[in-house]
Amino acid sequence: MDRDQLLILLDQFKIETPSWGYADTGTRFGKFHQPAAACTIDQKLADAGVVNKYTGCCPSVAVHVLWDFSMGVDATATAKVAEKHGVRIGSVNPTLFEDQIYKFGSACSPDERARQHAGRHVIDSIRIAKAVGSKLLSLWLADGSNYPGQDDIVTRKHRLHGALRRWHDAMPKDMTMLIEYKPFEPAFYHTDIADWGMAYVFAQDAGANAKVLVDTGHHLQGQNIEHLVAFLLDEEMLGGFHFNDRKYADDDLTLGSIDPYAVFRILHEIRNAAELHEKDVSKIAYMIDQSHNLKPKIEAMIQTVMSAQELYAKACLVDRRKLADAQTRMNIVDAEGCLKEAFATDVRPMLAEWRKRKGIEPDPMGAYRASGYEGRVAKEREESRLGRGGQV
Ligand code: RM4
Ligand code: MN
Ligand code: MN
Repeated sequence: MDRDQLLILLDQFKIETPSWGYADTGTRFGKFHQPAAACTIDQKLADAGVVNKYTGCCPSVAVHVLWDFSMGVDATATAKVAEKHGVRIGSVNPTLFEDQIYKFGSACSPDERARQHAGRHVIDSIRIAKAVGSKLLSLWLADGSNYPGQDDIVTRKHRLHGALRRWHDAMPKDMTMLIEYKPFEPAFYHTDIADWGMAYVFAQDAGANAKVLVDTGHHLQGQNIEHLVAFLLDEEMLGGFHFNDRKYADDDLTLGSIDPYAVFRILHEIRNAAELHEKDVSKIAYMIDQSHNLKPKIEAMIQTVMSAQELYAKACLVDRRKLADAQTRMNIVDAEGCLKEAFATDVRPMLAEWRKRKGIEPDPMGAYRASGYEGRVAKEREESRLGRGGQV
C-alpha cells in the first residue's frame, strides 16, 4: 500500500468518544475524584472538543440519555453546545438500568411496568436522537437473572424480540439500531443478550436497520474476537465497536494497553473484508467505551485514540497480495509473517505526517499538555463544585 492510500484510509477512520469517559467513574469499591473531571454535559462536550482538536479524528460524542439529558431540557440546545466545541452528538444510548424499577430487568422483566417504562424511555431516546441529528441508537441492556430458575429464559427472549421490533419500527428509516451483548454482569447467572450470536439473532429479527455492536471487553476469556468480527462482516451484520481493553472481565481499560496484537487482528479482518471481500466497511461505528478510574480523563482518551490509529495503520499495512500467495502455497510461516511484519512496523512517523497534513500538532499528547487545559479546568470545576457544596 502506498503512503497516500494509507493517509486517505486514516482520514476515514473516525473514533467516537463517550461522554461518560470524561466524568468521574470508579468501581463498586469507590471512586477517586479528579479535580478536572467533567460534571455537566457542557463540560463533557468541551473535553470531547479538546480531544478532537488534538487528535483530529474524534468529531462525535456518544451520550447516555439519563446521564446527559435532564427532563424538559431541549436536546437541540445540547447539540448547539456540541457544535460550539467543534463536535456533534453521535450515538444515543438509552439508559435501561439503574432505576429501581429495573430490578428484574428492563425489556425482559416479568414486571410489565418495567417493560413499559423501558419502552417509553427508548421512544424518548429516539426523539432525542432525532433532535440532535444522530443516526445511531445504541442499546445495551443490563437484563438477566442471578439464580437458576429465577425467571423463564425463553419467555424473556420473546419479550425482548417484541420490544426490539417495536423500537426498530419507531426509528426513522435512516437510523441504525446497535445491539450490544455481554456474557455476565450485572446479572450473574444468565444475561438476556449474552453473546454476538444472540445479538445477531435479535438484530436480524428486529429489522433491516439493526446490527450487532461488539464491545471488545464483553467476552469470556479466550474468545477469538477477530473471528466473530470477520463472520459478522461477511454477514453484513457488524454495526460497530465499543473499544476498550481487558484482562479479567469488563475492565474498561484503555484500548491496546493489555493486548495490542488482538486489536490489530480485529482491524486486520476489517481491512480484509474491505479489500478482499468487497464489503462496505464505511458505516462501521468506532466508539470508545472506557472508564478511566485512575488515569487523567483527557490524556487517557488521547492515548486511546493514538493507539487505535496506530493499530489501524498497521492493519492497513498488511501485504494482502503476499498473504494470499502464502495461503495458496499453504505456507503458514510466511502467512503469519505478513501479519507480524505489519504489526512490527513503526507507523508513528507516518501518523505525525498525517497530523501535519491536517494542520494539527504531530504530538497530540505533548501539545495537549502544553496547552495547560487540565490545570485550568481543574481550578474552575473545583470552584464550581465547592460553590454547589459538592466534593472536590
Ligand atoms: C456497559 C456497556 C455499555 C455502556 C455502559 C456504561 O458495561 O459496556 O455499552 O453503555 O456500560
Ligand atoms: Mn459497551
Ligand atoms: Mn461494558
